[in-house]
Amino acid sequence: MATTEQGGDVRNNDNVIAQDWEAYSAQDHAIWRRLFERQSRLLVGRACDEYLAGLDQLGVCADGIPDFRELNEVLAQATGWQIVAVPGLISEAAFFGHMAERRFVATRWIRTPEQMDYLQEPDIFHDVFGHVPLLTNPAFADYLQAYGRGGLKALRLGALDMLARLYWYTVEFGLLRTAEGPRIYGSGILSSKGESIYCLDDAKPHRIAFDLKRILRTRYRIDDFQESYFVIDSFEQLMGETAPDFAPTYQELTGLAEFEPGDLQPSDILADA
Ligand code: HBI
Ligand code: FE
Repeated sequence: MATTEQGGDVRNNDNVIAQDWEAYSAQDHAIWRRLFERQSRLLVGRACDEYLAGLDQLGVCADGIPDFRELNEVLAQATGWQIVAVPGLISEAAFFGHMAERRFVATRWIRTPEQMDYLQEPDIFHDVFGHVPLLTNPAFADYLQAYGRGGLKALRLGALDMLARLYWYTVEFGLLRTAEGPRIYGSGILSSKGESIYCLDDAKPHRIAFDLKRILRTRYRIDDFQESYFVIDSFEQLMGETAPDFAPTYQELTGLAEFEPGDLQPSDILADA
């Protein structure tokens, strides 16, 4: 077992670095506090209960950038996930390799005040505030590990373009159906003030019932709000529908037309209908 500087045991230390929590400046913590207070207030009534329960359980509190060592103690008990710090975007193989073993890679740097409302690459606020709370939910925790394993397989099959769409339309931009209407679980939305409002309130985007093959064929935008969101009935449904081997599906879909992000398809069931 290789170990990282912060004392955790990491079997695969691809790209792993120490979070170096003591090195954060007062300004770093102040940016976190501004983002946390604004977003956590906005998400009440918008984020799904499972996310809000995770945020609460982790105590990812307003007073500053959390220490991965403390979060890892809670995660170890809840679902066995651990957070490892990496310098920035890492290779797909390393990213999936960690995920397949319940290690969530998180960047350790935080955005500047000028980047409050948008940044291209994930920073620690996106990774920790956006992704980590749902790792306390057993069904979602299972899904994400299965996704990591599927990613390694997709790499071998040359099907990563299709599988990345599943990640995008669930883990990053997914919505969950509830009795009160759709609620947010996707991290790209949870860490974004504008999109947390737009995805539920704006009449423009389509909200489509989850459909795996439809998603695998649907391109996405990385530089603007999504034009379509996919809505699951539960994390158990998401896990159940993506558990089978994707190899035959990749085979079936290869060569078929791909869909533009904002185009509706005849088979679409609108979730807010
Ligand atoms: N690396 N650190 C980091 N964080 C990510 O979210 C990430 C990555 N590498 C690849 C990647 N995401 C995406 O290509 C996934 O869809 C695989
Ligand atoms: Fe992300």
